[in-house]
Amino acid sequence: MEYKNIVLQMEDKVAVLTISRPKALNALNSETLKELDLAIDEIANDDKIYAVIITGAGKAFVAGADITEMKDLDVMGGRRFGNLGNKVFRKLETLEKPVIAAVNGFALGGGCELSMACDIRIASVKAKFGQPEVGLGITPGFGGTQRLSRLVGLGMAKELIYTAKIINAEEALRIGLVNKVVALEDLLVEAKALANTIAGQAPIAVSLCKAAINKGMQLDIDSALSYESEIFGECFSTEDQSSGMTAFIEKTEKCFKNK
Ligand code: DAK
Repeated sequence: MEYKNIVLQMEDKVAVLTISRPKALNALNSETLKELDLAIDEIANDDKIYAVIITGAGKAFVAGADITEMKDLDVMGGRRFGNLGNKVFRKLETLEKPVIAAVNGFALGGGCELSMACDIRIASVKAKFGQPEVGLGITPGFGGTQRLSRLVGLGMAKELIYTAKIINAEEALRIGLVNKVVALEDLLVEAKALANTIAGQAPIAVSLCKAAINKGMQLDIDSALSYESEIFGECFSTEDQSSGMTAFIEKTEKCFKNK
């Protein structure tokens, strides 16, 4: 499918989705959010894709929701815009494939929120993170108040959100917002290496792990462990469990089929 503000490339088992609206620092307007929605569906429906990378074109990852579009919204318009963003980010978070955010530059407001809807974040040394919404008279609207505190803890999330402070990649690493910081020129290489390592595992098992971790974090420990047992059992209905264990025992090359 052709997109205006997104480039979607399928590279063997890995989809690389680049948000490309560089004149507005890749700010998310409704059009881009709707394209993201379609691109996630395209990735979800492609059985050959086992992992996803999201990055931004130019000097920004995503500099936030589009302020030009938001400026004149009324209450209903604000809700509609918020609902659209939340729907798309949740679709990404619950996509049955792991998603890596390769954060090349500014990840502010909706951009920081987009990275947090991904499973893993790798940042370039040029990346900057923040939730500057209170400085614009609004609250974070695409999950920032919820996902940031879950990732970095209540105190740090409240400080970042209340002060609208922008932090660099090293600080993001220190507080646990990102997994790794690398040189800008190495960012996609590192992200692809990680994506390919993940894509080399049994895809259904990886997908079930994503569901178990995400769902389990919202449950009490007994319910979470019970969910873990349930999905562990499910693995034994797959060909990949049988072939993976056979390859180990027979000391042969493993070859997963996503079945
Ligand atoms: N929206 C629209 N345009 C943007 C933009 C944005 N978020 N960020 C940058 N741009 C545009 C600039 O206006 C400029 O356009 P022109 O003037 O060239 O036409 C162009 O991108 C280049 O930007 P700068 O000239 O400012 O570039 P600099 O390198 O000097 O500065 C910057 C880079 C990232 C520090 C700066 O652009 C900046 O501060 N941008 C805004 C960052 C920001 O505040 N982001 C948070 C946006 S608020 C909700 C739903 C969603 C949200 C909230 C509620 N509900 C419905 C409840 C989410 C809110 C946000 O994300």
